[in-house]
Amino acid sequence: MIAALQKFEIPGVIEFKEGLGGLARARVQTQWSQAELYLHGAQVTRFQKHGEPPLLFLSERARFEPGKAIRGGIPICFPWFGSRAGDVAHGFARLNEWEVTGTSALPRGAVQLHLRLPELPAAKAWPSFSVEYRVSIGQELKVELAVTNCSSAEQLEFEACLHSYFTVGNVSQIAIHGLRGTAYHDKLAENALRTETNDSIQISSQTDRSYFRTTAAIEVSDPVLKRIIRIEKTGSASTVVWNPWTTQILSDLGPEEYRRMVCVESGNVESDRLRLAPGQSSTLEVGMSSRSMT
Ligand code: TA6
Repeated sequence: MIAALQKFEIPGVIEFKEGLGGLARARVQTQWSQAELYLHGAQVTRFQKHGEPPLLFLSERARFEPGKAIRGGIPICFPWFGSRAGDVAHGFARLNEWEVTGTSALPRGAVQLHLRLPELPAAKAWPSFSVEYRVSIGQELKVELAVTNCSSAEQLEFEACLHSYFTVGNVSQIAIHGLRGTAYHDKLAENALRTETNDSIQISSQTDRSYFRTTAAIEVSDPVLKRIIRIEKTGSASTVVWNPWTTQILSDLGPEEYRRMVCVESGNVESDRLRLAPGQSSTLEVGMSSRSMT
């Protein structure tokens, strides 16, 4: 209901309107950048610095429908990551509309949006929890996902991952730095446990790797767009690198779009899953920025 969101608007900075598929969308303008966020999944679908190509990738075939995940931007995977027998992939958080709880213009010109995951029937089977999401938009993009175990007696065990899609000029020409020496499961080799031996990762085929126990910042150097994308994180032990290449067919990704995207995802998945005691909270924070390649 767009009218109810108007109280959160900041003229010329944050406006709420119906976006694609009639879904509620926030559009943000700052002196350095513009961004878009759908309440559906609290999904940031656009972040672009003025004069630069978009930092985040959004598929031309992305679907904007209740119950469907938007292909691109930053999907929030919670309370599980990956496929789950008889259930949706990557959890229910990205398939539901979140509530806006606040917006603010920060002193130095950045803008913040605060959202929370509402009570959901799908969450009934879980210990009581709350999920807050804070998005800060300025020269950089920062997102923070705070999960609290609200139950009085049960432990909350969950996975979370900010499944960020980045725009690149040509995925076969990028180099991904920061994971040397890190153990990972290779989904393309029956989840074989391997260790990254290369200083940088090149993508030349379908790639789907979950790196564990790593807090490292990642840099993606892109010689085509002549920029370096930097992804810094706190509260995260896992980094996932994914590109579908031409072999993982997705109905909401054009046949050539794999060339212009790479996912570098920050979270706590598989053996890095989190277990919160009653009353305990954990915050996953990811900062995304770009600088020109000198
Ligand atoms: O992040 C890697 C991954 O788990 C891949 O296996 C691939 O399935 C991707 O997520 C996309 O998942 P989605 O459910 O959004 O199509």
